[in-house]
Amino acid sequence: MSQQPHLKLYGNIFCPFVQRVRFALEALKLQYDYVEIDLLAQKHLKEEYLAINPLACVPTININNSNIYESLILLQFLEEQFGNIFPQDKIKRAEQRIWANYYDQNVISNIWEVFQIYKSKDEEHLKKLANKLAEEIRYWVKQTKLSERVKLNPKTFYEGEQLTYVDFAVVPHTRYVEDIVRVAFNKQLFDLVENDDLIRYFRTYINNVTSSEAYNKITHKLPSLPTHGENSLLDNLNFTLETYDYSKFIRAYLTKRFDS
Ligand SMILES: N[C@@H](CCC(=O)N[C@@H](CS)C(=O)NCC(=O)O)C(=O)O
Repeated sequence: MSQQPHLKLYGNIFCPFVQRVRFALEALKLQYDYVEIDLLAQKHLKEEYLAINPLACVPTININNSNIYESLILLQFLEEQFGNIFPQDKIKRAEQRIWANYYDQNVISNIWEVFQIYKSKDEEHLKKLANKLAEEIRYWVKQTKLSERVKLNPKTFYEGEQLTYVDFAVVPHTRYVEDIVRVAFNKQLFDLVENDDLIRYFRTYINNVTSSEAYNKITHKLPSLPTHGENSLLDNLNFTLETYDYSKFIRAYLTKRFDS
């Protein structure tokens, strides 16, 4: 087998855009070096990182002396370079692009409101946000016929037993907002809305994907922690690989970003 080109991913542990790409790298079992960029310490605005990504954000992948960025473009790049991100069927590939884009523009674009709610602690606002997300998600689940696939196979990912583009593009942000609500409000986001069939099938789907080994490797069960000095928040928490706790990390992140 020919050697895989060297990949270096610049990311941040609690960035769902990075998680999209890291999730795909893990699912495809690709080798990569990982460099944590301390966003709270504004390391992405330093000249050194701007030379890598002029848009001043993570993720970036360095490959063959070139830097590539933008999470959805990176997923498509990984498909071109290594395959196995999309299903084989060209129509299914196009459909995955359509509905990942739809989700990005109509669901993910709304999740950031959760930070305003974290600051205000306004639980009515939280309920409103949950309902707004659920309304878009019901439409998405119906149009993508995901509910039919989950009904037939309650363990399915988006397109069967293999993780594919929609799983990488959609699930990290969804679980990210759920995790913030769980940690900050001690509530399950989708318990705040009517659990009709579409929402129930959607929750099963999200649980299927987040139970995968590849997803856990980028969130709850990291194979290694960032190097000491790369993320001051993690350094302060003094985690070892054994004591590392994703929920405690989220709590510390929210406190540092919004309460101090
Ligand atoms: N469109 C970009 C968005 C990436 C993004 O916004 N990343 C955030 C972290 S989650 C970031 O780097 N923000 C820089 C900042 O905080 O100014 C992508 O899809 O990769």
